[in-house]
Amino acid sequence: MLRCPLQLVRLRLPVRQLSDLTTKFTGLGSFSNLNYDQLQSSLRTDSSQCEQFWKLIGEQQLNWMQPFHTVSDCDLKSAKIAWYLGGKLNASANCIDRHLATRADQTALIWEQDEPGNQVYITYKQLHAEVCRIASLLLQSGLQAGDTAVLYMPTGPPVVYCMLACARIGVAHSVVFAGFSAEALAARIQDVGAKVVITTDQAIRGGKTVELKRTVDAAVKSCPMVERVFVSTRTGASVPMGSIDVPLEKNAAACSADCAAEPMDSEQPLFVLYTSGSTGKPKGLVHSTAGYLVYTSLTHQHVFDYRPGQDIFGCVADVGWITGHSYVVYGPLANGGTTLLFESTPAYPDVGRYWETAERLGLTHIYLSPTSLRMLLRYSTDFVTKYDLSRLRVLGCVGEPLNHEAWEWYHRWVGGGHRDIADTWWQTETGGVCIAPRPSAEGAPILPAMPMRPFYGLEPVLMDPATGAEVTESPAEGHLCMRRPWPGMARSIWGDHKRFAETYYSQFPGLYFTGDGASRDAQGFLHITGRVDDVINVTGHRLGTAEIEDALDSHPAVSETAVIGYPHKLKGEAVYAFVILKDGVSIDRLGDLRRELKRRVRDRIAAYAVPEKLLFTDGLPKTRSGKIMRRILKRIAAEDYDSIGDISTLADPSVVEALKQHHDLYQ
Ligand code: 6R9
Repeated sequence: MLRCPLQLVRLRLPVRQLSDLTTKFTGLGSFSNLNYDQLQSSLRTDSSQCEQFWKLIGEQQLNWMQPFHTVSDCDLKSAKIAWYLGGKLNASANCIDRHLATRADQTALIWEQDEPGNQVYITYKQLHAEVCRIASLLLQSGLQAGDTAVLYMPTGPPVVYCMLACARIGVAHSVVFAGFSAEALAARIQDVGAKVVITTDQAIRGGKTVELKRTVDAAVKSCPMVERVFVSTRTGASVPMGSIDVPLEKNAAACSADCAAEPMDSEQPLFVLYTSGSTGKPKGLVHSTAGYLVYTSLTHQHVFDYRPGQDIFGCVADVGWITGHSYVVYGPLANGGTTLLFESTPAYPDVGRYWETAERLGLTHIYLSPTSLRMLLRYSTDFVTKYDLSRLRVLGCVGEPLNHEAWEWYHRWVGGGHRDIADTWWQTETGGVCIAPRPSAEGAPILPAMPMRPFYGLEPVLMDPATGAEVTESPAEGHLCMRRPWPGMARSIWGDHKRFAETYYSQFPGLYFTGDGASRDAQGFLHITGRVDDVINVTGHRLGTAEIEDALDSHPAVSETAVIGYPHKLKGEAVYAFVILKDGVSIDRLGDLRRELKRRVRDRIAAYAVPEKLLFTDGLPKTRSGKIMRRILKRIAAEDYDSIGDISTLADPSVVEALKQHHDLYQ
């Protein structure tokens, strides 16, 4: 396998593209014609410049129904974040209506169905009509501005229609990934207080059908606040319809295709999206209307060098994750782009699916996960080279650290050795990309396997967790924080601002703490080392170890559990559960118990959360005050025994030896 040391890879870009990189801001007052380095240094050194920059960007990126009077009102010490105050706008109008004069017949969405060759093209004009009909239907059903609706749907046009229909009438949507279990769905419906749930009869993915409506039926049994369930048709299978269930398309067809977009305050929540944290309860991150849209559209344009009217953006993420929200839906549509809705998997019907799709649809951009690359690179490169990928210009990646091997494979086989690789670092909380190789100055190098450069106006800092002080030298490592606020950052945790402040703004006062570790090389470029909290990243999906422990602990035979992540060749990280059983549980039942516990995690959370390894043990490494030393469990799981370190402070050091032996046996 081709390996490349950490060296400068100078990319030869076409001359036109190079000049574009430096002239993006023409017409932006004093920022016109500044290159990346000049702009960043002016924004970093001068707060008023920063304010002026985001003012001009805010005015330029969006259509306002009422102009804003204050650019920002933020105080990170008290977790107060507000942008574009006084302004009124509508996100749906910004993603659809404002393009109608010039792009009515341009394709807005390309729905790449599970079976290859069944793509469906939807123009901006059609998108407008569909969104208006559904918005009218939602209004008729009694939803109004300020309400919330949960969407439990597969990636496809209907979920986009419903998101934008909610935005049109000021309802905050909360899309729940359609792989979550009924219990996980119910917890989110209850937390967000949704009166309406929108779902699909069945989903189809990788040739298999998934029962979404039945899962919703099971979930809403424990959600008395739900008054209405709209059911979209994907397969047309007959699914049970109860008294609160309403077929979506049939009823929307009878509604008006003209529905006014409501003027909303800049800070009105556009959506709530749940993600895992280090405690058991998932957090509903709240994103604003104006700041989020300004930031996703700007990053979509500059990080990926996106040109509306010419380019087809192929983000293959599921709409149920933040990547789908920001770079399948809001960023591309706010920019008047053409965006892909990918229903399938990278391996269906074979591992050439992404590249076959890219050729057939003429994608100019592909944006995917390191996990999928690690899976694909195990197969013959013929699956890539037999397709004509000459239209692809920018190759993006997000979700986990992109290792060297995957970077090289992507760059060489998909990128022909010369296309830009955008390894983008960001989070559900950040709204959009924060660190990525582009935008950058003319001829700027892209280094393998690191996101490298902060986006305009962002100021990453590395903090020493031991002293709480900033690490200023380079090269260095530390906890990754952000000093300056930016418009796209999350505003709160739904219903729990205190938890928001504690989670992100208390550890390093005055800074946003990302939960990730990072290193900075001698040139100042950033590399992300992974989570430093109790969050693990399995196939690019975040999981809280406490969430999985809660599910396991709920089993009557279980006394205590400790869950950690360990390095996994394909998944990035996989789940390892250490389980202590209650006294008297028969040893003969271990096989059954293993199955029952895995099932429990699947039922309570989702299939991807199921432990890859599950070790029954008599003891866990604990301090004398009873705190589980996860650091030690991690080393045992990774078989990194040499760096276990001092165990003399443990209440019972012999536990470590026993675990090592069990782990060896287990292999
Ligand atoms: C967009 C998204 C966020 C966590 C984040 C980090 C990891 C994302 C990465 C990356 C290294 C990258 N992560 N991109 N790590 N390099 N380019 O993935 O959001 O699901 O909230 O996950 O993913 O650990 O903290 P989310």
